[in-house]
Parts: sequence; C-alpha cells; structure tokens
Amino acid sequence: FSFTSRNRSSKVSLLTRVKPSFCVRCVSSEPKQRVREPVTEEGVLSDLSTFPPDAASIASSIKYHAEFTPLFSSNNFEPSKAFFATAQSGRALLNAIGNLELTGEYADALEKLGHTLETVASQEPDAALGNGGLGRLASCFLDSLATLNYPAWGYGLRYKYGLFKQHLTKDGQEEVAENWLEIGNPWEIVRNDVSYTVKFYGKVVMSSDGKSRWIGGEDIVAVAYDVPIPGYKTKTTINLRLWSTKVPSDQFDLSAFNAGEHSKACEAQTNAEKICYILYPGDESEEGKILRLKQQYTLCSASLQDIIARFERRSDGSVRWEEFPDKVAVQMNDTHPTLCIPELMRILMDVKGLTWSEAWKITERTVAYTNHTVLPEALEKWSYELMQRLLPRHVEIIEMIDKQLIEDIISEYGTSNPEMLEKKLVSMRILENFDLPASVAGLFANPEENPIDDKTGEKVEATDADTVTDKEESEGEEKSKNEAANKEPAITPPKMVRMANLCVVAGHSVNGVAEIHSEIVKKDVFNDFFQLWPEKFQNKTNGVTPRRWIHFCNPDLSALITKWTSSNDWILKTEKLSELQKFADNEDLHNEWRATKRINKIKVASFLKEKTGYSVNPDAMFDIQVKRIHEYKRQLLNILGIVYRYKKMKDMNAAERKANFVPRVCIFGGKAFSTYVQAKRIIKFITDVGATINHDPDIGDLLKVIFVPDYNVTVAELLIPASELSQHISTAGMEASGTSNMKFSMNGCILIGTLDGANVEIRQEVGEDNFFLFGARAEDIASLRKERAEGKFVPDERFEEVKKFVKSGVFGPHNYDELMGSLEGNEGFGRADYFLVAKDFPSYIECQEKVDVAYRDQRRWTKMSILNTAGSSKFSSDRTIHEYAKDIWNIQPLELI
Ligand code: BZD
Repeated sequence: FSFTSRNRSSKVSLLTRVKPSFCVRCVSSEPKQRVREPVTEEGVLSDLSTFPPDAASIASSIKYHAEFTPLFSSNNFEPSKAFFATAQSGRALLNAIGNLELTGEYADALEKLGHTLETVASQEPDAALGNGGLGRLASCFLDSLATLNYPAWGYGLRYKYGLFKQHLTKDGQEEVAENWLEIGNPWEIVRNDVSYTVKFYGKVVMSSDGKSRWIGGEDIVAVAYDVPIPGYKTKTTINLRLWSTKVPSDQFDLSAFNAGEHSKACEAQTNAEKICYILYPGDESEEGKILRLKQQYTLCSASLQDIIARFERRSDGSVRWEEFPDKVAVQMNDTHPTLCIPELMRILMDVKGLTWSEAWKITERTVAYTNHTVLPEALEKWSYELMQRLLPRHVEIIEMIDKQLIEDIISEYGTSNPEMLEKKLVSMRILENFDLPASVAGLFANPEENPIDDKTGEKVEATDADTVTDKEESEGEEKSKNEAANKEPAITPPKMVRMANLCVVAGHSVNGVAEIHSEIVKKDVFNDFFQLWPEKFQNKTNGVTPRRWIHFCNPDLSALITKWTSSNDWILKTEKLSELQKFADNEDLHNEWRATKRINKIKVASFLKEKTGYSVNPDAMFDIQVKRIHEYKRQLLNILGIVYRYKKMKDMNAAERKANFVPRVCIFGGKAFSTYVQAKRIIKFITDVGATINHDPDIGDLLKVIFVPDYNVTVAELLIPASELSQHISTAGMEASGTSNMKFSMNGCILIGTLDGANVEIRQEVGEDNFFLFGARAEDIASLRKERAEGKFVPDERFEEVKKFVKSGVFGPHNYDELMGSLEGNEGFGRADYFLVAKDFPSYIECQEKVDVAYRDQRRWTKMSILNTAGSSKFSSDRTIHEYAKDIWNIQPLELI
C-alpha cells in the first residue's frame, strides 16, 4: 500500500510506505483528484489478519480509511479558517471508528482474530496535550468542525511528554512524566516537507529600503505532524497540525563532536528539542519563563507561516493581501497564542512589504480572542525585558500598538479630565508600569508643580506663596533624604506586557464562554475596553461533542435514547433529545434508564477496586467531583461537607444512621498544578479523610470517599456515565463556564452547584426542579469578601464544629493547619477565606440533605435524571461551532462531494 502526497508548492513527491491496509489514494492538496476505492468487509478482514492486531496497526488502517481532507479545497478561494488549540483529545481509536460508523465491523474483525475491541482500544495512551477544560474544549470543537464540514484546522505543539501522570503517595500527589509517544503514535503523519524556521534573540536593523529586519540570533525548525480528525457521518476529515522542534540540519557542530566535545556539539539540538518536551513547564525560574515564551512563539510563528504559505499558494501568483481576512480567521484559544498578533504584523510588513496601516487592518480583521478565565492571576503577563531579548522585533510592534491605543483613548476621552484619562490609560495599556510617551506625559505632571485649574483645565502659574526659598528647598531635600534612609528602598515595579489587553485591542471579537462569564468580562475584567468598543464583545457558551460524551462513552444510554426518540438523529440534532421529556414519567423508560445506570456503576466499581483497592456498593449513590484541583473549584467545601456527614453519623447509633443517610460513594479526581501547594494539600486531605472513613466499621457501605488517581479523558469517559450526582460548586463568578457539568447533565446526572459559569444555563434548560442550587450569587461576592475581611462575618456553628473535628486528629497525625487556616484568615495564611467556603457551607450541607431526600424517592430521581438528558441539547459543541462560524469567522459549511 502506498500513500502518495504531492505538495504543490515544492513539487516534491513523497512515497511513504505504511502497513498494508486499505487502498486509499489521496493527493493532499488537490481534492478533485482524490480517489477513494471501496473498502469491503472482506478487505478489512484479510488485511487485519496479516498483522498482529495491536492498536497501532489497526489504527494505521483506520487512519487511511478516513479521507484526509486538506483545508484549502479545490476552488481557489474557499474560506479556510484556522483555530488555535491545545488538544486534550484522550484516545482516538474508538472515536475514529465510531465517527466512521465502523465500530461493529472492527469489533467483529477483532473477535474473529481472538481479541476484543475493548482490550485493543485500552492499549492506546491518552493524548493529553492540554491542561483541563481549555484543551478538552478545543478537541470537542475539532470534532464538531469536522462533523459539520467547516473548513478549519487546529494548531498546537507536539509535546513529547503530555500532562504529567499523577501518582498518589502517602504524601499526596506525585508527578511522573507521561511518555505518551513511547510506543509510537499511529495517528500522526510526519510532514518532513512542511517545516518552518523560527527565530529567537538577535537584533533589529534598518535596511537600506527603510524596512526593519530581524537578524542574527538563534534559529530552530518546526516540523509539522498531522493528526486527522474525522467527522461523524461525513467524508470530511480535518487536520490538527502539531509542531515538533529540531535544530536546523546545518547547525550540528561536527567539529566539536569530532573533537570529543559531545555535549557542546549537541547543545543546539537539545535547546531546540526541549521546546516541545513538556506541556506548561514550570515557570518560576528565568529558564522556565524563556522556555514557555519560546513555546508560545513557536506555535504562533510556525502556524502563521503555514497559513500564509497556503494562502499564497492558493493565490496563483497574484496575492491580494486585503482578501486575507476573508479567507483566514485565527481564533486564539485564551492568551497563549497572543504572539500571533505581532507575528502576523511582522510577516506582513517586514517580509511581504505592506505598510503599518495595511498590516494592522488585515491583522485586526483576522484575529479573534476567546477569554477562558477571570482570575487576575491567570491573565498572562510577560516581562518586557525578557520579551525584548527573545523577540526584539515583536516588542517594537507591541510598543507601536500600545502607542496607537494611547492615541485612541485620548481621542475618545479628551484631555479635560486628566485624572480619569490617566486611570483609563493605566488600566488599558498593553505595557504595564511604563512611563507615558512624551507627547502626553505633560498632561499628568505633578499637580504640585503644574497645578491645573479645575474649571479651565489650564496650567496655573506659580504665585509668591508657592515660591520656595533656597533654604527651604535644601531643608526639604535634607528631610526627604533622611526619610528615604529610614524607609525601605522604593521597589520599581517590573515592566510587563499584558497579553490579554493585546488580544482585546487587536482582536475584532472578544468572547466569554458562558452568558454569566461574558457579562463579567464586559462589566468587570475588560470594562474599560467594553466602554470603548462595545461591538467587539460577544458570548459563545461552550459545548461538548455528543459523539464522544454520550454516544461512544455511554453506548447503552445512547441505544436507549435512540429507541425512545425513534432514531439516532439526536447525535447530530441534539434538539431531538427534548423528545424524552414526554416519557419522563414512563415506567418502562424508568426501568431501562435505571438498569443502564446500574451497569455503568458496576463497571466503575470494578475500576475503583482495581485502581484503589476499595470495594464500593453499586447501589449507593455515586456522587462525583472530577476536575482540576483549585481552591476556587472548592473541593475543600465538598470534603468538609463529607466530614460533617461522617461526624453526624458517628454521633448516631446504627439504626439512626441507616434511617437518616442515603448510602453514598463520594468520588474525587483531578490533578493539581505541580507548584500549587494549597491544591496539593487538598488532595492529601481528601485521601486522609477517605482512609479513615473507608476503614471505619461503623460506617460500612453508608459512606465511601475515594480519590481516583490520574484523572484524564479516559477516566472521565468511564465515570461520567455512572454518575448520579455531580458537584460544580465554585465560588460564584469564578468558573468561566465548566464543560464537565454539560457532560454529566447529558448523561442523566443531576448537578449540585452554584450559580456560576454554564451551571446557570444548564439549570435554565433542565428546569429549576432538576438542579440542586445553593450558595452566594456572583453579584454578592465582593461585599461578602469585604464583610469577611472586616471581621464582621460569623461562621455557622456547624462549620466551626467540623473544623474542630478535623483539628482533633481524627484523620491521622498530619496537621491541616494551612488548610484550616486558609478558611479563617489566620496570621500567615493569606486572604481570609477568599473562596467563601465558610459562607456557603450551611447552604451547601442543607442542599445535600435535600439531595438525600430526593434520592430516596427513586421515581422522582429517575425523572430528574431523564429531564437532565432531555434538557441538555443546547450544550452540544455543534451549536457552539455554528455560532462561532456565523458570528465570528463568517464561514459556511463546505461539504465534500
Ligand atoms: O476553560 C477553563 C475554565 O476554567 C473553564 O471554566 C472553561 O469551561 C474551560 C473552557 O472554556 N480554563 C482552563 O482550562 N485554563 C487552563 O487550562 C489554563 C492553563 C494555563 C494557563 C491559563 C489557563
């Protein structure tokens, strides 16, 4: 079997040998010539029988089963839009054969060879090229883009080690490198003919034609690895292009190597390769910061060079740059790809010869920004000095954009109110802690020296009374010298580049990811920008793919939905899920619904046994909180609620316990960022509480607390279908959207949550009666924090009781001073309960009591569960992608014939 790919621009023909499977010939940039030969079932079987049936060889077969569709299709100017992603894709095999509707055929083929599809699939490691919700959202979006036939690509970095593997030890979380490429990756196609040079350091010089040129420095090469993303029930397969870095071939220091200086000879190579070693390398050190910035720039530079090269190829020699934004949209998935802005400007001006204003118009119309967080500490800033060293030309461009912004702000607000103007400039500028340019600095000179008349706005001349004698002046100088000597030396705040501000200034669209979050973006985080450019701001509520998150991960529920809605149309048209509403009281559906959930719970019980050694009762309520461990997500509130429950149980006799509590299995999962100490303490605390409760003979099956190690996409696919209650309990206003809340609700799980992120919309869609709501509202958080800081808040007695219980040592010898202290705001423990755990605790435990009552009535619970699935249609990423396509990218689906 041969796979032929001809690259039109370089006229290079490549012949790549791959394992014999199906014969599909694909000429990568000329779809008109694409030939797809029929694949028969016999074909599948005979081919498979010639290979050991491991996941790799089967995946190689399947890879070519999908037609690999290039972004630019046959006619020259089809719009083709690029999407920057970090992908948290999980496994690909079941998804790929599922999207091609070949799961049955593959399972049968394997069975004939004495293997099960499940075992083969389980050999595949998760592709964990993202952190959490952000990366997984990108993967859902790619699935929807392909399924809906939108011409779009994803771009990312091909990390050698993805997100770390989490081990749980007696001290809590331990991070271990995840070598996901160890046994090879059958899903990627290396494109040695698609590579770009990426430069760092060096200097900017002015050439004789008056143009800036960035020269010298250190060059590396980014090579493309393509991962096909097949759509569901369509021929369209889109591309996720991942960059891997290496040293340019002419830069290997052969003479150093021959002279025995092996390390020196390999230095450049290691420097280049380490850019793609790991996802989010620690950035506490200077080295770490440089590496992260190099990663971001590599992604932006290689991807833009690639996009531009394809645009030029399609222009057949007459490039009309003003058409670039009609053909290309770049969606920046958070601020990590912000450098696309100065990079596009640089290429257009310095390489393609456009003027500043031509390049700016094109850049503005091309790029758009999605914000995924309102946490101030998560809004990226880079040291100006570091950026200037690494990317000197980009910093010049950013300075120009900043200058342009200052002019825009002044022209909007005028100079009559310098105080207000200064405030605006300080909050909106891209460059932080910078002096104002000379042109405007005079406006804000020291009022003592240059008093401005409030009424006229003019400078007031100094009077005699204001005149300081020489003696007074020298006395004053002496005084301030003494004061200065007694004071700490003034620390000059570091000059920084604010990436989010750059995105908002340059992007033609700025969107949040849930209604409440987009409102916070407008009213709070970027309010000054919203006042200046209200038309830029939009909402695009997140979504998840119903293929992976119902159809493939929960096949029994999928079959049930198909049966009761009379077709499987709902997989593409999720609005059909609402047809389940009319059967919400149907006894037969109830029985089948419960049976399905039980099967999924049994699978989870055996998984938990294998991973943790704990046995759980599949008839207990499965109560799950799985997500990144973060104080704002409040896993601490959940575990303290469990401690409260445990303490109450201990205060009762066996009969009372049984009568008062519904048996529960409380499952936690999630990773803490390696340097986030408080999050790691939370993991340790949960596992300690579990170890005590799970071994307490008084408690038995009434309560189990389990921390599932190494939570990832594959584990989520197992847990979500088995969940009955899931917790989305962030401090209101802090979770941008959440996407697992959508997955749980789709799978008939009832949520307990605050009015935060997408919870608000989920509750609206599934009905208030089918959502357990508690806690403070976003609009009240600021005043509650103030009250708390002023010492006016009196914690609930039950909360105090729980803390005392924890401090009594019942969960082992470890002291939880730092955790408990953070809830009290004790000296040395930072902000007083910033996440308002104590405030929300009473309403949380009271709400949990309502959960128990509802669960006892299984008819009521099952109805709530059905109504969750029935009400989840809005949360398909197909809906989200249609909205991005229409409101931001201006593209239409492009179905292949
Ligand atoms: O993005 C998440 C938000 O926290 C969720 O509320 C939201 O649903 C998803 C998708 O929109 N954000 C992240 O996952 N952010 C990161 O992973 C991240 C990583 C490094 C630096 C900054 C953010």
